[in-house]
Amino acid sequence: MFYSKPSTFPKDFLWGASTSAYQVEGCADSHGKGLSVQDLHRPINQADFKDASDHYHHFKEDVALMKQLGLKAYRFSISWSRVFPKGTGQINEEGLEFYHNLIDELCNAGIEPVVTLYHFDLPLALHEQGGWSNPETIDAFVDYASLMFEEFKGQVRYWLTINEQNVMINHPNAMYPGKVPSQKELYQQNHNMFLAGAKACILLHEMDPQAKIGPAPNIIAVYPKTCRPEDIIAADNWEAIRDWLYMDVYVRGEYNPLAWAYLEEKGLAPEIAPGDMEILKNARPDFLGVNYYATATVSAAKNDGHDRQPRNGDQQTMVGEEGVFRAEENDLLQNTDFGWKIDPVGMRTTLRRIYDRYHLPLLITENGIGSLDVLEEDGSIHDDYRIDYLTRHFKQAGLAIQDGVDLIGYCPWSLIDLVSTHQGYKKRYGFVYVNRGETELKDMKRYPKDSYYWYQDTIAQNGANL
Ligand code: BGP
Repeated sequence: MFYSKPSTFPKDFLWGASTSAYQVEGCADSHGKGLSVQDLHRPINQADFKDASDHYHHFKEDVALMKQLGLKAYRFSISWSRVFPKGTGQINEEGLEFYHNLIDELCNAGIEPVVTLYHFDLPLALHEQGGWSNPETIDAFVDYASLMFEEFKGQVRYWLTINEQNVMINHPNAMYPGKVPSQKELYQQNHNMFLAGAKACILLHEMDPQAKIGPAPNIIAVYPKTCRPEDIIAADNWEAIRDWLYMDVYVRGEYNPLAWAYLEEKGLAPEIAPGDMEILKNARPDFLGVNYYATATVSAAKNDGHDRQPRNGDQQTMVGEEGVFRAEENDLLQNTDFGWKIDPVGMRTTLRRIYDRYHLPLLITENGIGSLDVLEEDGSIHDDYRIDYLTRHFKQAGLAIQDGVDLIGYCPWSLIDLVSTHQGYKKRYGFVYVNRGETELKDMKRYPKDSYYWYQDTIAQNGANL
């Protein structure tokens, strides 16, 4: 459909940017912080999370860069094990103070903090006691959430419970040092995470009725490879298993029927204790965070032993599942340097599908392009591909708003360069270049990229330049 008027963004639109604690902070094993499961990743010849982008020591400078950028919102996460080194019990006062200082700095700069409670970095001590398979982790999470809600009441108005719970279940390799749990165990953990998020949601509504809370899953539209009816069914099934399984529990307090049929068929259905569904029903989010990078394309499974393909699957690269779907290439789309599809229109489709199902305000909590950026001798970084990528995605966000989607903000990934979950430091996402190498720390100096100045202009013009 063509619109006769250009799309516009609401005047209070939250132009933001994102990061997560373990990927930017550094000081992973100092200043009283306990280790998290992420801190055990020590790849050879690739950045680990020990020093990351040293945001712990540069936060004032980083907030100053945000202010200069004109940012309206900053989406970041609190490191659970920096606050509770063992996940529960004794508080690390220095860790708590760090977040007070950061949030004060943001509020003083007029930047809305959008705070994720848990972004992949489960405290190691809890992991060693069974992690999300142990129901006591739910209690630990709720205690941690309760402290955060108390400490930051009146300052933090947007909370995110759990980042990409669906990625932790579908692509668990990066989340579990040592042995990855069986799929059956993962879906039980998933159920426990649902309960943890729901209890935090109910708690915030009691403790701070002015504040808002929602989840931040990785949601993507799934395309059928052809209009063959069997391919349509496969796409619907994978979308239900990958996306709606999560969203339906968050919003409706129900397991999605297509996803549940899959879980039963595969013997993966979690045990649901009496009272669990009531808790899930009583926890209605105020908004939905959406991490979007790329769509997926699938065809019908053949169930011949070859539906799952032997390629490396990360959160955006599907491998297929025997008897469920086959992963397909979408030849109409281009790839990033790191092989992820670029699909701005797919983002509009995704936003429309989510809004159509749930009718809740949406906040894009992640979207961006990982690239091999180059720092020139004069300190400039010419990332025109990032400007192009974001221009095309912002335009589709504008069209989604015109379509009737209540999109309240957009936080590209990422504010500054940080350690990629999968590909170390060479895969850069930031508006700001951080001068460190893969393993060589250098001086960590910050250099705004061309995209930084472009985004500054975009925010100043509220998207009218797009
Ligand atoms: C999302 C995660 C982020 C970030 C991003 C990019 O799944 O929430 O933490 O890592 O993807 O992924 P990667 O770093 O693997 O390129």
